[in-house]
Amino acid sequence: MKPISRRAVITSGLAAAGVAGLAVADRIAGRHGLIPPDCRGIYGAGETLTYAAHRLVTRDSKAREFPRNMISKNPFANETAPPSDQFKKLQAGGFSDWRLTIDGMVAHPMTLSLADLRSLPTHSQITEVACEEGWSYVAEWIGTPLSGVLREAGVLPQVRYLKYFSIQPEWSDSIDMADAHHPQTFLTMGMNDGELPVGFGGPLRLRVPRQLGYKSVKYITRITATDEMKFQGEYAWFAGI
Ligand SMILES: Nc1nc2c(c(=O)[nH]1)N[C@H]1C(S)=C(S)[C@@H](COP(=O)(O)O)O[C@H]1N2
Ligand SMILES: [Mo]
Repeated sequence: MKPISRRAVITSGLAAAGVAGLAVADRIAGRHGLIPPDCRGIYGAGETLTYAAHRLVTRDSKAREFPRNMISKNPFANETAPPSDQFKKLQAGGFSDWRLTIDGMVAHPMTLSLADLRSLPTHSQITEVACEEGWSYVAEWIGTPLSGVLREAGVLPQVRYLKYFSIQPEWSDSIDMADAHHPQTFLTMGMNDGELPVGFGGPLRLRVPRQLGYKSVKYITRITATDEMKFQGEYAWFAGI
């Protein structure tokens, strides 16, 4: 008889639970470490089922990559808040004073300049930004995989999430370690053969192409490693596409 994989057992358990009721799904997901973080206190069985089912199937899967001829001619940049004086000052200096801090539960907290980031291996991907409001575009994103920086920083084994912060105080978000270490999760500094324009998050944007656009926060200044479960957010925490 063909052995049934652990994943198949959990997946069918979750599917059966979907019929039996979300509370059962919640218990099964909990037993297998598939509970999403408590987001605004509204995390409930529905979100757990979405997250658990999605993660079992997609832990290592890739966001769709497109051929070069599908790069959008007129990509639409979502309107952002007007840049602060702090941002304008950094921009006037060619962003030479821009810093990315990596802290929290890491062995080696670090502060990196854009030059530091540019000295790391550069990768590119042609992926889509999909906004929860329905529009999307395809672009080439050039940067360095976040996983390399995390390796340098020595993320501690008990870390479960990364929180990341923008120079825009109202924009921060978090991802689990499957996305943190995923090869398509980039610290992005370039777009379509040029520097990443400010409208699209320059000088530094975290691209998380496996999730909706709002997880790809622009103007990243800080990434914190944590094991905690409480987050604030306006939308669903897990936005897999
Ligand atoms: N700092 C910051 N990041 C942000 C936003 C923002 O307003 N500020 N908008 C988010 C939303 S809702 C979406 S859909 C995408 C839009 O990406 P785009 O401007 O490249 O189209 O960026 C996300 N990242
Ligand atoms: Mo969005």
